[in-house]
Parts: sequence; structure tokens; C-alpha cells
Amino acid sequence: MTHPSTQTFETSQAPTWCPGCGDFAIWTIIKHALVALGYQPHHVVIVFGIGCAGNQANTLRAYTFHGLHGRPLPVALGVALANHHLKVIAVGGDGDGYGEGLAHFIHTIRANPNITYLVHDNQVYGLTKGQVSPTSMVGFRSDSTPTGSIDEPINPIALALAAGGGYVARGFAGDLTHTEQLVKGALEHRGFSFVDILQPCVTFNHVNTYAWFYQRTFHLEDHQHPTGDLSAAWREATRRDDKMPLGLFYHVQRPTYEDQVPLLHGRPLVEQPLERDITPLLHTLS
Ligand SMILES: Cc1ncc(C[n+]2csc(CCOP(=O)(O)OP(=O)(O)O)c2C)c(N)n1
Ligand code: SF4
Repeated sequence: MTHPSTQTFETSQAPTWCPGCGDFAIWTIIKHALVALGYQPHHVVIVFGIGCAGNQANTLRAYTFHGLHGRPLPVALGVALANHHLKVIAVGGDGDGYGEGLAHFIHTIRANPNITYLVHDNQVYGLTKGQVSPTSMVGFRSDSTPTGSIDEPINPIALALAAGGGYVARGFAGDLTHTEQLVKGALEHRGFSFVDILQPCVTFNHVNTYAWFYQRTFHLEDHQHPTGDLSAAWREATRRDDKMPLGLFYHVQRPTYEDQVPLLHGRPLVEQPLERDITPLLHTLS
């Protein structure tokens, strides 16, 4: 088989994102990271939520599943348990993952399956035309919050740390090389890995622009951040100043879900014989 290139991971469909959307950069980052780590499309299952982020399902060539809004993680968990030899990735927006999907986010981190979760965090509902999202800033004006959002935004990094995340990182779509390193590290991590990727929505979010992020972001690794120190990670995640750290907040190894289920120690579930006749169960469901 020929060595994969980024084109190996592209379908014949052209992206439909607005010109300048940060989704283009994240699409590029995912392809580059998969190629750099030597994956072929048939090694990889990518489960997408619904949203502009999820529309990447049309353009990324691998085994892809375009599911329900807010539900990429439970589907990804099912795939990972059915065949833990596959590389399983879940991708969605901030509305998808931190709104309707928030409970899945926390509980999947707790379980620690071998899944990489990448969130396109543009602080707005893009696909449905710009309503306020769980990460929108206080005061953010949108069609659904004409006088400005009142709610305190979700802090995805702090939530992931509190839930026991073993690989917790934040990237920025305007900082491709750095974010690609974070995504590669996430794909190499054993257990649940999470990268929140700040992503300008050039059409509906005129506050959190590329320039806005460039002025505020800095790299944790330039400040000798100790990635094995939970207190240091928490301190950086909960900063109240105007600075936004990018990089790997926290990285430790925990036993994975798959490691702790004896049935999965041998062959993947999908290759194991059925020990019981499940026909009666199927009749009950039909
Ligand atoms: C179960 C369900 N709830 C709500 C919707 C409507 N819906 C579609 S996309 C979306 C929000 C998308 O925002 P986000 O997840 O942040 O992704 P973006 O479009 O910004 O990439 C919503 C609420 C839906 N399709 N299905
Ligand atoms: S609406 Fe926003 S997030 Fe969606 S494609 Fe356009 S710029 Fe990107």
C-alpha cells in the first residue's frame, strides 16, 4: 500500500464552510496528524456531531459516522468497545459537545475509553445561524440574546480536569503547527484525550475573531508548565485575566476502560463468537 498523503483522507466532496472559517484549519490539522502518525483511512473511525463542525463528515475520508447533535461520544464509545483495534475519534462543535452533549462529555471522560475528542469551539451555534452557545462570553449579542448573553460560559478545560481527563489540551485554529502537535499527542495517548480547539466563526461571531485570539493566547510550554501537575493545570485553566493558555494542560496515564474489561483483553468484541442466542432479544426490540 502506498504511503498516505493528506489527499488520502479527502473525499471528492468540497467543503461548504464560509470562506475564512476556522473549520478549514481543523480539517487540515486532522488530515496532517493522521498522515504523520502513519494511519490509513481504514484504520480510523471518525464520529461527527451535527453542526458546521460535523459537516466535515462529507469531506474527510475514513470510516465516518454523522450522527445526532450532541451524541458523537456515545456512538464513538460503542465503536471503541466493538473493535478496540480501530483508532476512534469524535468531532463536534461547542454547542454539540458542551450543550446537548455535556453529560456524555463528563461521563465518557470518567470511563476513559481510548477515544480522541476534538471540539471546534467557536463560541456560537454556527449551522443554525448564530445563536448563543455554552461557551459564548457574557454580553455576547446574537439573535437569541439580543441584549447580550447573561449566562457564565462553560470552561471545557476545567470540566475535563474535574472529570478526571488524562490528556487535556487547548489549541487554536489560527495556530496550525502547534495545534497539530496537540492533536498528534492526543491520538498517541492511551485513554480519553481531549483537545478544545478555539475556532473563529467569521460569519456569526464578530467578537472572538482571529485577531482577538492572537492578542490573548500564549503557549503553555513557553512557561515551563508542568503537564503532570493537576494543581498547575487547574490554575492555568481557571485564569481570570485576559490571557488564554494554549497547549497541553494535563497529561497522565490512567487505566483505560478497555484495560479494565476482561472480555476485551483478547480479541476485539466484533471478532468474538456470540455466547448466547440473541434472537429472542432482537424479537423483543422489533
Ligand atoms: C437533537 C438536535 N437538537 C438540535 C438540533 C439543531 N442544531 C443543529 S446544529 C446546532 C448547533 C450547532 O452548533 P455547534 O455544535 O456549536 O456547531 P457549529 O455549527 O458551530 O460548528 C443545533 C442546535 C439538531 N439538529 N438536533
Ligand atoms: S457559519 Fe461559522 S462555523 Fe459555520 S461555516 Fe460559516 S464561519 Fe464556519
